[in-house]
Amino acid sequence: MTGIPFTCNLDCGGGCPLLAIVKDGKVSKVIDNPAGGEYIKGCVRGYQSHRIQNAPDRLTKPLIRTGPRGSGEFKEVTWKEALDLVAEKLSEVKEKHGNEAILNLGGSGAIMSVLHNTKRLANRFLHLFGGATGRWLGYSSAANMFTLPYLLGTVQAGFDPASLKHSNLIILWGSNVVDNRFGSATESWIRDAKRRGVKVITIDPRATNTVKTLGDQWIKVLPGTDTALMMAVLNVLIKEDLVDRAYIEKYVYGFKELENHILGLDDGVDKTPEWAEKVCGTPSETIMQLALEYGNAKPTCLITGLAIQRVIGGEEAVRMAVSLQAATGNIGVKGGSSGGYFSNMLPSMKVGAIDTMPNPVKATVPTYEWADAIIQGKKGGYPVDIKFVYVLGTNYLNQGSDIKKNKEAFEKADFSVAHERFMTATALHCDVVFPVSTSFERTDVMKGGGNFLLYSKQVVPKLDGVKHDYEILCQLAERLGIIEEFTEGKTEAEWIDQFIAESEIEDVEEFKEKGIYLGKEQERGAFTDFIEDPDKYPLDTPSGKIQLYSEEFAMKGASPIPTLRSIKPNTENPLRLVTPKSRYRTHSQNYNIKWFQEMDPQKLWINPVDAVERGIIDGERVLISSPQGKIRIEAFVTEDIMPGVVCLLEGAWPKYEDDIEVQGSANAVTSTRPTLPSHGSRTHTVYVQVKKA
Ligand SMILES: Nc1nc2c(c(=O)[nH]1)N[C@H]1C(S)=C(S)[C@@H](COP(=O)(O)OP(=O)(O)OC[C@H]3O[C@@H](n4cnc5c(=O)[nH]c(N)nc54)[C@H](O)[C@@H]3O)O[C@H]1N2
Ligand SMILES: Nc1nc2c(c(=O)[nH]1)N[C@H]1C(S)=C(S)[C@@H](COP(=O)(O)OP(=O)(O)OC[C@H]3O[C@@H](n4cnc5c(=O)[nH]c(N)nc54)[C@H](O)[C@@H]3O)O[C@H]1N2
Ligand SMILES: [Mo]
Repeated sequence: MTGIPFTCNLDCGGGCPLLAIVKDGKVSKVIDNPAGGEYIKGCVRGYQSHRIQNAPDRLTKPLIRTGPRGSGEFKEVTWKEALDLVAEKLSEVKEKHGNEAILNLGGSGAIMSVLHNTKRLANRFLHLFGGATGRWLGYSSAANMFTLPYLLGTVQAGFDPASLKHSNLIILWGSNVVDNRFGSATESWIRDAKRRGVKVITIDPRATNTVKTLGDQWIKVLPGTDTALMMAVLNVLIKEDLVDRAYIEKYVYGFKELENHILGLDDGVDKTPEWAEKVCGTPSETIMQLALEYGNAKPTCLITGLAIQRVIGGEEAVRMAVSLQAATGNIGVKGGSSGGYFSNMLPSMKVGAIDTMPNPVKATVPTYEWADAIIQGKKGGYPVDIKFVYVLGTNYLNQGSDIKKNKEAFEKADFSVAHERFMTATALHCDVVFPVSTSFERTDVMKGGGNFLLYSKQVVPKLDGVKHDYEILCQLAERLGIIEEFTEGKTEAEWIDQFIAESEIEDVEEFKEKGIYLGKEQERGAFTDFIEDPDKYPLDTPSGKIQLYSEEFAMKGASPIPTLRSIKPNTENPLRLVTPKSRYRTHSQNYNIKWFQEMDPQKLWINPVDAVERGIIDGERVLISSPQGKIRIEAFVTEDIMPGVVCLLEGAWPKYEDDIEVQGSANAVTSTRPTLPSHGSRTHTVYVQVKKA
């Protein structure tokens, strides 16, 4: 039994070389590809992904809705009928309302590959059709992407995991690398550093698998308050003379203004550990100790997850993380980091990819507000009135904040279509559903979670009835008269060969056989050239330096230096809810598969202090309420979550009974009010009340 080179191609934080093993015509097992070496490894979601392939509820017939939206009433139709209808509706909306009335919800289903890429294909097809309203920034990292260019001139602020071999201290700040991955080698390299005696500090309101298996220390922080904690760390660094003045002089702009603010010279508030303790719940002695260790170990790799910026005021946490690494002279240094989001945030290895083509429609809406944009339209200040929603590789009805609002948005659209493998909540609300293939059923090349490329070969034939997204779009393109532009006369195999030819790979046969091609440089880090010669390689900021003081950022309605902008819970909703990722799901994917559900039963994590106060016993049903909705779910009383915080993992599929969500679908209680100025997600700033159900 030999394995076939395979990758899952999901938006899962990884990007891993795997081997799929086929038995009796079915994928029976998925294992690590040894060609990935000692460090580049897969995870449980990959090893168990044959369960997706073989799931009994895979969609295999095109569907047209017959009952009310969300009722689940569909009729099975032929491909011809479904394709004809969608082509007709697309032409109709274009003619009546213009292309801007089409909202492109193409996204992250399959996002890392060069051909069968849901985002690229949706863009290419819709743009060639005359365009569609696009979205700016995503759910993941909007505040980070918006903010970093002001500080560093770019978002390409990452490092390759192997460079962790040069670190002397690793701080995982809201970064659950064991469950969330952040590349396929990050966890391995941190484990390696730990074996060398490097201390690993974890900062999280929750004792995650990272805290438990990688962390030497768990520092608890209230969600949404990292800015305060970071400010107090900087306060100690300044007062203990642990900032790197020579580095700051040479590479940093605006440190003086920030220093004044941290010391309270501008606003009379000295941002001491005692001050921070009241905001973030972290004991002042712990903050003091953290700062001393941080300032005395060099290089320090500060690894920030995206959770710290998925909060109200998330932009400020991003700015403070960069400020800390700048103040300690750790940016552009091997074994250090920029403090900005790092994973796959270096120029990716050269390889061709299906061109997305320019979008003739200029209108865009923030991703976090797609439902508001549909519901409110031009009257509400959005640039367009949406009539048609094209869903290709997203489950935003469930994954977008405020499920009720999202349902209303789908109700309001005249027509919607989804390409899906399963009957997700989003597909359930669409007018047409096209059944699509999986990564096991097609050949592709993928950018890996680091400086390498992966080859993923078709493992099994397509399930009867399904088509690749590419094929579906070809058949629509044919009906809409854009087939030549869409395919450029090439077959899927020809595209793949062209894309590989555009890479640096010389021995293509070896690449296809091994499934992985490693770039020469495996320890890259952003800004090393700038550190080497700041005059020759200035940053793309107004000062050419690391810009901690930014007039340009202030013009967006914020302050020129980082300030604390967190908001507090209130008496009605006193608990802070976090809704992070499950180790066993990629967002909402896998929830419908029993094995994964049993591995991570959906429950509300609550600290004994908060449980006792409410008379809640472990295993009992509780009611979670926020202004957006209510969820009834089992309580998991545990010391693994700090007092004042509750946790419900994101991604469970929604089910409503009398207006109460009963499966623990987190976005039943989250809000689409974004963090500004980035208009980013704030799913970790959600305040709720919890009671016995
Ligand atoms: N298993 C799995 N891994 C994934 C994904 C998945 O769906 N499943 N999705 C991938 C994608 S698309 C993304 S964008 C990334 C997302 O990566 P992140 O956004 O970093 O992930 P989260 O799981 O939301 O949060 C990470 C940790 O931060 C903690 N946390 C929450 N709020 C705060 C806070 O305010 N401060 C601090 N210090 N900690 C906080 C949470 O308890 C959690 O343990 O993950 C990727 N990895
Ligand atoms: N409360 C809360 N909400 C969150 C988050 C959170 O932390 N908390 N995280 C947010 C983040 S970071 C993100 S990135 C978003 C993710 O939001 P989504 O991108 O909507 O996440 P998924 O649930 O993975 O949905 C992807 C869908 O694509 C389908 N799919 C997979 N492969 C293919 C393919 O090849 N073709 C097609 N046509 N479909 C495919 C899958 O079946 C799945 O239904 O969720 C956000 N929502
Ligand atoms: Mo994400």
